[in-house]
Amino acid sequence: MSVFDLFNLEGKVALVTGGTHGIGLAVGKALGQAGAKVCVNDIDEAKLASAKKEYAEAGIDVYTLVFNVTDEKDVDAGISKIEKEVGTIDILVNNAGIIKRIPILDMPVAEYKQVIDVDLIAPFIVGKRVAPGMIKKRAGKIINMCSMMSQYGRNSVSAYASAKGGLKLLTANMCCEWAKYNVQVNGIGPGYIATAQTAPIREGNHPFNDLVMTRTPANRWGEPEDIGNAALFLASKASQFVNGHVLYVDGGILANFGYVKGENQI
Ligand code: NAP
Ligand code: GCO
Repeated sequence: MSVFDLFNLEGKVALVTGGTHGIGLAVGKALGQAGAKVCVNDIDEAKLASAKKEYAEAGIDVYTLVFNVTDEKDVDAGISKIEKEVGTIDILVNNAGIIKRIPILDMPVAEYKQVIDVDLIAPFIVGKRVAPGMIKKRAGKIINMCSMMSQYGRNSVSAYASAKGGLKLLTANMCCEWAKYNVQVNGIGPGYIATAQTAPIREGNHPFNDLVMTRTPANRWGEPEDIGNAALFLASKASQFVNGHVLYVDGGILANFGYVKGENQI
């Protein structure tokens, strides 16, 4: 098989949740440009309509569908519609996610639960609904969008880190239960990526920007396309023996304890 065939997704149906902008949009474009029929989900109809045009400008005709990934009935109806109108899902990217930056002592339990619902329970709901089709086909790829917060905590992101830490091990458990059916389940752990989600801690000379720039050996914020490229690898035949793994795409931040300011690092 040629290297081009390894990354050729023609004939595959891919679902990207939260695929209308940011990382999800970059993932959808990467999979679409490799030939997959991309189904884009979001919770907002208007964002889906706008995203459809953006995908079309990239030469990708996407199938769009509104459903709330936290609502089991909504997910079942959405996946059933895709299976009927497009086909069995071969590639699932559980990308939809939210973050709430609130210190534990100030965080209402309801808000903690909301983050857990979207970032951890929703990948369980969607994965559980999509997997039977992959198991029947004896082939499938599931990519759960984890985070470097699957490994680290930091002030104010307890709910998010709890969810993303759990998602790392949900990924491992999906692997353990479904690998025998030739379903590969992996995570991607982005570092700090320039999207709407990080805009509040990146723009307007926010001090967190300095932290990211000094903690990241690549000395830059990641771009959504950096994650799209990693997703293409995990969605392709090139990763058939990669399973239960979280691929960190973080510019080296997890490898780095940190730098002192200035040139002298010894
Ligand atoms: P984003 O710009 O906030 O996009 C998140 C997407 O998820 C949006 O399209 C959003 O739709 C959708 N979504 C939220 N709740 C949903 C629901 N209940 N049902 C369906 N869709 C829902 O975030 P991003 O930066 O692109 O991040 C995408 C994923 O990567 C997230 O899981 C995030 O945790 C993860 N991640 C991001 C970074 C980073 O630095 N940016 C780093 C590590 C991991 P609406 O906009 O319509 O609400
Ligand atoms: C934050 C950021 C991070 C990133 C990402 C890092 O407030 O620390 O939003 O959580 O989104 O998850 O991998």
